Amino acid sequence: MSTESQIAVHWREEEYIQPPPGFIGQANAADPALLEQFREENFPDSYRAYADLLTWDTYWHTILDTSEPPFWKWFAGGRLNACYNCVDRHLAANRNKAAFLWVPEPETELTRTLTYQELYTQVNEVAALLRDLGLREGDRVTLHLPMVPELPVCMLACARLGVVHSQVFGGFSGTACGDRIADSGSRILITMDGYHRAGKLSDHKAKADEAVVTAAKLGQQVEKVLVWRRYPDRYLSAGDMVEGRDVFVDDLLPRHRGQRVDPVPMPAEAPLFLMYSSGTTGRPKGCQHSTGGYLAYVAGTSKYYQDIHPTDTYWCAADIGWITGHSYIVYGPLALGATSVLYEGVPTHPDAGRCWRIAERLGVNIFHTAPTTIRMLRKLGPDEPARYAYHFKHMTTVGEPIEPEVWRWYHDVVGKGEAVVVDTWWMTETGGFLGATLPALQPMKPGSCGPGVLGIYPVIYDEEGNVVERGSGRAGNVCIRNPWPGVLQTIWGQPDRFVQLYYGRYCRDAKSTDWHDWPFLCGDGAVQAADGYLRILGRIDDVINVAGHRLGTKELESAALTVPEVAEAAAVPVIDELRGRVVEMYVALNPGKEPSQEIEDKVTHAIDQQIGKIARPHAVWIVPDMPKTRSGKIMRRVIAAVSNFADVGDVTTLANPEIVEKIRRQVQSAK
Ligand code: 6R9
Repeated sequence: MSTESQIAVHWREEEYIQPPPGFIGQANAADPALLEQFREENFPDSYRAYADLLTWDTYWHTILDTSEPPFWKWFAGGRLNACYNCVDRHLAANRNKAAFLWVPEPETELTRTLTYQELYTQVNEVAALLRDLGLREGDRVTLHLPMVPELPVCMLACARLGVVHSQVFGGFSGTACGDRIADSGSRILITMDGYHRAGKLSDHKAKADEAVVTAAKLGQQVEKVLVWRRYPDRYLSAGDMVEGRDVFVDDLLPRHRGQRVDPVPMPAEAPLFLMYSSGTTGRPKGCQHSTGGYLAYVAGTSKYYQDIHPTDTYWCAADIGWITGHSYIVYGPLALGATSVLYEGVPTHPDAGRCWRIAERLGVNIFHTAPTTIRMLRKLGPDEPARYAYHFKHMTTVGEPIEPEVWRWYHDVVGKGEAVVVDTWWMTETGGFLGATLPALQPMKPGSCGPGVLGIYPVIYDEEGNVVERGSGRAGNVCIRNPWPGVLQTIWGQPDRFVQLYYGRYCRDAKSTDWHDWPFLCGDGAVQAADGYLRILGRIDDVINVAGHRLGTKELESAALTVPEVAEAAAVPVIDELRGRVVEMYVALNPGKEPSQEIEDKVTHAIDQQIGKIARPHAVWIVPDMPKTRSGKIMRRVIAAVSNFADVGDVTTLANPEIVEKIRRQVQSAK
């Protein structure tokens, strides 16, 4: 087991909690026949129900093509356009309905409504602009945008043209953005001059300049930087526009006023977007998601698991820069023609009432957030929700395990006992939910996400590939036995790594075209109860989950190693009451270098620069040496145990066991 799952908090199985009767009556999934329809013997035909939520230009002929394992092709032969499905097809009946309600920061700014008609107009104009820049089907475009309506507008404009978008989380540094531009081979970057977060105006365009330099070093020329201008009257570094390269979108758009671009009917298996995620090695993985399978999967799971009806006001308080935002702010809700709330800022600024004020004002009735936010709001304003007159029917959590006592506050205080809570477990690679409860049909169990969702058949294997029986109480590696429409198609440009990472471990026969031989490795440790409910323990790879964000230990360590004094670095997870985990960096210095505050600061700065402030370590420890195996591998597990005041286990087989005690004295006395 990895350090993450080893230090996972363990709690006992909880009692079931039933949904409120008022919820059951109105639920999209209220008929148990749905569970029957998705029984394993009906797989893969059961997924026809999800495909039929979409409008196809050419209907597919083969539901699942397994001829080139594990590069599964869903809805083969079908053609569709994702933008058409999310925008155009809603115009006839719902032209004037809000597609997005945008709540900017500061709070004094008015909420902006973007109707389906307005969204249609804007998406077409931006698509016309991108087309005139020469972008065609299959080209990649990197977006580095904050939480503004321009972000989904750009995504949908790309989708309209069959262009693959790659949105890099706005909080990532210019360097991190540049790495992803180079990896995806984007020649166009779309960014914004600046944005507000927690009361501070950030000069975002400056990051684009760094990104272009980084990409060029890696061999990728960025030809155009398109800059959305939000603060035309303020001097940000957007003032330093590079002649011939940088253009303000608002200077170009007037040429495209009123233009329309036909949505390009794309093959179901054409890539829709890339979403970069952290993995075991330093190089980020561009998870490639398909057009037909992905869109069908997020539409289906949004309908049945988030219970989105056309009349709901739905708010997923994640950032579109992560997979949660792609699937459950943009594509899922829009495919269903819902109203989706976008908000800018953080939930705790200016105070712990921000979310509840937004919910009250906009009439939000479905709310989706992460345990780290719930923990923070519980600490800062435990009685705050009661002061606001909002009513949720449904609440979701995502991103990390939620402790039962935090779950209860969410259910009782935030949900006021009126809402169901759906704990959704999944990852960037899986496109949509893997484990969760169908809210009207399956009871909740705090701390467990639930069984596999419709059409997902999980299994837990031990290291040798034996099945760990349900109810045995033993943990193992959770896998999905079958393909599903939302699963990533490949890692962009690294097909071998894709096969090896997700299927290499438990594939029974590399020549087999029978999907039964290809279990998908999710990357988490888990325990499965007798009722099939999964309790997720954490990552089994070298990934640290900080406040729901995946940070690769290798990326953190590579950044620390750019500091000239640093010889070795280890990033370890440390349990944190609010954020679940935080990162502590351990570094050993080159011979002749003395520990100093300056070196610690340099390490922090290097991580800020190369990844972004979200990855900033909680502490930097300069230690005399790293505990190592005899073959020279740094034992992160041992360091993590020391940092967490946990049992380090047997260290006598290490090459340098005495260092463990030294580190313990240094670190534990300072904490
Ligand atoms: C969607 C998303 C994936 C990792 C995943 C797991 C953790 C996500 C969870 C959860 C327990 C949940 N995770 N949801 N753990 N309960 N409901 O978060 O994607 O950023 O790729 O992270 O997050 O460890 O492997 P991503």
